[in-house]
Amino acid sequence: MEMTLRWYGPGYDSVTLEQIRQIPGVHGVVTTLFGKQAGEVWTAEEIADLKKTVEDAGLKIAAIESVNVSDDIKIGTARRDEHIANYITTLENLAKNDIHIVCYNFMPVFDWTRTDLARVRPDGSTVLAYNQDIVDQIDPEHMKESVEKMSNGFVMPGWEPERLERLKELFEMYKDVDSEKLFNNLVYFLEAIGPVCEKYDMRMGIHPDDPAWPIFGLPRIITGKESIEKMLKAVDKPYNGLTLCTGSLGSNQNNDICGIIEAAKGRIPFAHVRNLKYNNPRDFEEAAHLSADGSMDMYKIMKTLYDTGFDGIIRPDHGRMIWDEVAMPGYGLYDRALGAVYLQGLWEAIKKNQQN
Ligand code: DNO
Repeated sequence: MEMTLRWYGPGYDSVTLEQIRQIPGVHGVVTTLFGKQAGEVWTAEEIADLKKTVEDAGLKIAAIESVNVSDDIKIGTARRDEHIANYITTLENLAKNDIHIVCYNFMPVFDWTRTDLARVRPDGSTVLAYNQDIVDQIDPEHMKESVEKMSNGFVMPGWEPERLERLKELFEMYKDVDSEKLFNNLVYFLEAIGPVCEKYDMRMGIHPDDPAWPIFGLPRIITGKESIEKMLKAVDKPYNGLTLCTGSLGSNQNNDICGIIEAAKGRIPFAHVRNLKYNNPRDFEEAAHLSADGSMDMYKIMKTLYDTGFDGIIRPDHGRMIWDEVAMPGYGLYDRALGAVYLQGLWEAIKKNQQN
């Protein structure tokens, strides 16, 4: 297990590499070329520059989150093969820079979705929250505007303005894409990138849908154990893996996270570990990583990762906004640092307990 922190890159993040380096046990970051559009090639030089920035600060790049998959690939338009060829070149260029773990998602139009980016919790901290009644009442255009308003002036991952300007067009393009077609397009993509992944030992980790059910009439295909098993079996190769995201999968209270970890044993290169609190089946809010602050048993999750031989990288996920920090919602320094240390504490105790 290797603990890391997500970092958005120069100009996009309020948290510095120097700060990350001082979090005990964190030696690597998970980063991206945030300014890149899905479908574009990442050149070896651009990646080398990013790598140098990270290494000059005494850290390393542990994984890329994300190399985004274009909507053309997800929909299967005439431009899909061109975009897949570019994706393959990007993977080659990452491998040349010795980067071997890539996180991506296959969610149509929207990435993760929340209705509130600063809900106040009883302790005065603020967190991201989701309420299905609100989503049922608003149209996607309003969703986009409200996320923009709530994001403290930061560009939120998955809510990049260039893409969302085309919202109407995108919805139109997805008109005939049901979950079966979306799944087949995922398999097509995974098979096409197979040779390059195998040649360079790349491990791809698909990120689950968040929340883990269809929204705004758009299909979602990575929502729980059954769909994850289906995806892993459809392309049954080690390079085709899962980014285990406890918060995304946990948005559906019926998902048994530990059962999913067991089902995906050996195929989890990357884990996002965080807690959330259910208020009712239609409303949840994020919580501190500590088990007692939310609805999940974080010890059990870490223990299942340990028991199944997890050897990938972990990052704490969305943190609360605390101690007057102003940062991208979910991605401040303080609460994620607390999360990183807490998760490492659990891991140390589990490991020592097993060894003695
Ligand atoms: C949200 C993130 C997601 C994730 C992408 C992966 O905070 O977990 O945006 O990075 O879905 O492609």
